Amino acid sequence: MKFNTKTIHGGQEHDKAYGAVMPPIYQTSTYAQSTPGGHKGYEYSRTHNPTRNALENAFASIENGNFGLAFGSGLAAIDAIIKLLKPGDEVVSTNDLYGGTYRLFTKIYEAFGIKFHFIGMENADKIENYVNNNTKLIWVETPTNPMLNIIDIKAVSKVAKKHNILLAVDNTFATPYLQKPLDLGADIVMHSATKYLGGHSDVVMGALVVKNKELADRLYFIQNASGAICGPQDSFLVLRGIKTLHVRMQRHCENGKAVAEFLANHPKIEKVYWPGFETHPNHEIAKSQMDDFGGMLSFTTKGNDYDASVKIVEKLKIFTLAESLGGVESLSGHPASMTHASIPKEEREKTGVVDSLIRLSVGIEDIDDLINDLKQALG
Ligand code: P1T
Repeated sequence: MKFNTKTIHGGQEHDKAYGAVMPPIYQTSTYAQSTPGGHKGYEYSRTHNPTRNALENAFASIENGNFGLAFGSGLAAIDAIIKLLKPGDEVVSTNDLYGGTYRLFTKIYEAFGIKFHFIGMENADKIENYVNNNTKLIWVETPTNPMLNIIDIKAVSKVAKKHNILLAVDNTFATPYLQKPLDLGADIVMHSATKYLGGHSDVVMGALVVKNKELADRLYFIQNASGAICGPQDSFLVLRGIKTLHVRMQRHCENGKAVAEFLANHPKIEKVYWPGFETHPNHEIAKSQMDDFGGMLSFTTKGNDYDASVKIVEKLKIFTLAESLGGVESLSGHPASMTHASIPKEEREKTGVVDSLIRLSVGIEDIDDLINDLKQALG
């Protein structure tokens, strides 16, 4: 089955009770048993729920994995991965990543004795300098949030395999429409399904997909034992969202390109970060591991002018100033004060998250309206 069919049918079967084409919302916490243990495969909805299972099968299908897991948020999904570790273990992580992930690692898990090394991973060889016998996980986000750096998943997976370390890839920005980390050697692919997979800014959810059964069983155990699951209504919404992922992504990519090119030629803009530009330092890797360049980009204003940047996001009308990304509607964001405020200023500035940086999630509206909105705001 090809990707554009998998988004609609992958891992799905018609409802056994009445043949409903869409999986019903099984809004139940528990299931009747005829005798202790006499049930139809479902006992309690923290452990299993038919609507969530349908979604988890869809996650596995679109990422070319064998097992999918849905969580109450992207961070809950990341939290489950870190719970595979124990005190004394070490993680090598990209240094340019979602602020909430950085906060989870440093403010929660460092206190449990897990050590994190945050490094630039544009050159995978550098990772080996931080690997020792305690290293159990490599954490990659690509494209990175918010600098749109690209990390070579295949090259990182070679390092991970050589040292028998798990490789997890946050695929939120790319989605499986553009990039399939499991096919490139990752062990775990993670999503904030809040973003492109849901696609309509109406749900918060996380996803994991793996190929390996033993790893899946460990993660299912954590999912059930820790309980950070999502509800059936949210599962239904994301399942519905996935069915249009491919058509939405096609338009996100087209609009993203047009906006990136418009901004790059605007006299008030200093720099545009978008992996589709030939001048992007990892453009060649982006071309080889992604099918297009997505709808996310960031930019700075001339002279790194914080006040000018704030004025722009205040004046934009169609681009709404808001946290999050990946919905059908265009959003703008100011990473330094919003999504990445939990990263200390010295740390975030090392990766380019300066105070004048603006991030755009380019939606699927008419491109003329988006460009006109940017024109008036920059004017
Ligand atoms: O918000 P949540 O569903 O818990 O997902 C966290 C997360 C994980 N990984 C990436 C790459 C993300 O972008 C996010 C969430 N990001 C935002 C809310 C944001 O505006 O960047």
